[in-house]
Amino acid sequence: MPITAIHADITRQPVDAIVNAANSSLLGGGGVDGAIHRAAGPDLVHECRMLGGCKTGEAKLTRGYRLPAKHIIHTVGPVWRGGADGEPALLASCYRRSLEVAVAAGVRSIAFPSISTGIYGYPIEHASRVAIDTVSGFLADHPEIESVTFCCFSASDLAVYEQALKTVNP
Ligand code: AR6
Repeated sequence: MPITAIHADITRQPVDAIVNAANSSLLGGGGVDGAIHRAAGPDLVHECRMLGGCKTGEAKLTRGYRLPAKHIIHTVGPVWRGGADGEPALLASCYRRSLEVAVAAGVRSIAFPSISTGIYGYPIEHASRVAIDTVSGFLADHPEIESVTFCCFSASDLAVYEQALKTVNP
């Protein structure tokens, strides 16, 4: 089963790449972004300064530094403004572009946080659907990605992902 959901801290995941829910500066922040920068160490922000930021829906690669993961893929999710401002397409783009960057880097295992559903306010029931539909559609054409893990930070978030996963992992 290439797509799974777990309740865990993404900074501890022993995968080829973890995805960061960053902001457009790529210079760190709160939430999972802050946790990743703290765990990776100060060399990460030095590399991020060279990247010139990142647009919403785009993704950029760095090394993982002190993380177990070799790479970090930084993506910028949309801020939720009610859902009629292009949020679903931008969120889908985050997952798709992150996976495209992963394939280009030779990544075979990747873990995602629940992008945009913290500080950016995207309702998790909607966001998890976009995440799972986009990832499963991508994997159908890219067997080189062997595993995708949705790394949920609470038991209640995990329950939402497990429910949504029933449609792709019946
Ligand atoms: N492992 C896995 N998930 C985590 C972790 C962790 N260590 N820490 C938090 N989460 P958020 P966003 C979950 O707010 O909504 C930052 O300041 C969290 O519970 O991190 O995309 C950036 O710089 C939630 O489910 O990201 C941006 O300014 C999920 O990660 C802004 O926040 C995403 O929540 C991005 O907001």
